[in-house]
Amino acid sequence: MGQFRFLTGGESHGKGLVAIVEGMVADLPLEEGYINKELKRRQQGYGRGPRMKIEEDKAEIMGGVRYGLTTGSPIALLITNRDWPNWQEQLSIAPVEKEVEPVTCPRPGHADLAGVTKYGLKDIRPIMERASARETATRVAVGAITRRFLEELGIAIRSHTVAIGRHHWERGEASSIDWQQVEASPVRCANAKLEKAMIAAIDEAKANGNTLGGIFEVIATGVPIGLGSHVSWDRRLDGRIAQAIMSINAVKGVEIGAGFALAELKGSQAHDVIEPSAHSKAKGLPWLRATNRAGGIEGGISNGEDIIISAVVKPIATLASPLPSIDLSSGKVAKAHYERSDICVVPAAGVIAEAMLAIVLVDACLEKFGGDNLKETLANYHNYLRSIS
Ligand code: EPS
Repeated sequence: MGQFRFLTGGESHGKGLVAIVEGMVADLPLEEGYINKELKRRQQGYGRGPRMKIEEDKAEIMGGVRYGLTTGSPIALLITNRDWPNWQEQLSIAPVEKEVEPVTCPRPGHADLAGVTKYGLKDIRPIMERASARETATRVAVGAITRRFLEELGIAIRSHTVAIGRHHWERGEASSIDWQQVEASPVRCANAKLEKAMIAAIDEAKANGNTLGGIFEVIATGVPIGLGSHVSWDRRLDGRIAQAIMSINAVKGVEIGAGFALAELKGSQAHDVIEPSAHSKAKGLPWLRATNRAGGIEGGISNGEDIIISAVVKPIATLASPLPSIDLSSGKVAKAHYERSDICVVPAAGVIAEAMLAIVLVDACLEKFGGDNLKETLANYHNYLRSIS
C-alpha cells in the first residue's frame, strides 16, 4: 500500500469491529448513511445464515470527519456486534475463574488447524473468531469511503454473481448486465432462469447440511489510463488487485479479463487491437479497443478500459454435516466443530470485492494524482486528463 492504508481489528462475536483509515484527502463529503448503505448490501444474499438476522451493521464514525467532510486525519470507524451479549462468557476480555469448554475439533478448509498450531493455542476459538468473514464488514465500510472518493473522479464499481455451484453464465453471455436487476436479485444474478436454479441449489445444499461456492465478477468503469506501473513487481496494478481480492475469505482464484481462458487462444486472438477513434469511451483517449480481454490492465498499468476481475469462492468450510477431523485434545478421530453458519456467501463476496477493488484504486489514484485536499487532487487529475488527450 502507498499513501492510503487501513487496519481492522475485532472478533466475529466480540464487542465490535473497528477500522482506522489513513491517507484519505480532506474535504471529501462523507456521512454514516452512505457507509451503512454499503454495509446493508453486504449483509444480503440468499444463503446467509441466521446471524444476519441478528446483526444490522452500522458504522459509527469516531473521528476524522467534521461537519460532513473528511478532515485529512485518520478516519476511525466502529461497527458494534449485536450478538455480543450472547458471547460475553466465551470472549471475556478480563481473566475468568472458569474458562468455557474449548473448541478442539478443527474444520477442514478453515484457518483452525494451522492457526491454533502456529499460535500455540489449546482453544481454536480465537482463531475462528478472527478468521471469520465477519471481518469483511469493516472492509466494506472502508471500501465505502474509497467508493465515495472514486465517485468524485467518475469511477464506479459494480459486481454480480457469475456462478453458484454448477449454475453459471456462459462466458461472454453476461456482457451487458442490468445492474438494477442485479441489486434486486437475492443472489445478485441478472438472469432470472439462472437465479432460480441458483436458489434451488442453495436450498438443496442446506437440506443436505452442505455449502456451495461460486464465481463473482467485479467491474470498474471510468478508470483513467496510467494507474499502477510496469517498473517494479509491487507497483503493478494487476498484482495489487489480485492480492486484495485473494485476501477475501474463501476466495481461491482470481482472474483479470479473459484470465484462464487466454490459455486456449493464440497471440493473434488474445489481445485487444488498437484503433484510432474520436469517440473512445476511455477518458481523453483518441483511440479505442475492439475488445477488452486484458480486463483493463496491460503491463501492470490501467489502460483506460473497464477493469474486469472475477474470482472463485470455495464452498465455505463450516458444514452442518461436518467432515471428519481429529480432536486435538485427545488425538482421536472426531467430527469437525459446527456452529450455525452460512450456506452460500458468493453474493456477499462480490460486494466485499467491490470494496477491495475500490481501496486498491484509491491507493493507486492518490499515488498518481497526489493531493491532501479533494480540490487539489481533482485539479491534478483533470490536468493529467488534459495533458494526455
Ligand atoms: C462465519 C460464520 C457465521 C457467518 C459469519 C462468518 O457467523 P456465526 O458463526 O455468528 O453464525 O454469519 O459472517 C458474519 C457474521 C458476517 O457478518 O459476514 C464464519 O465462520 O466465517
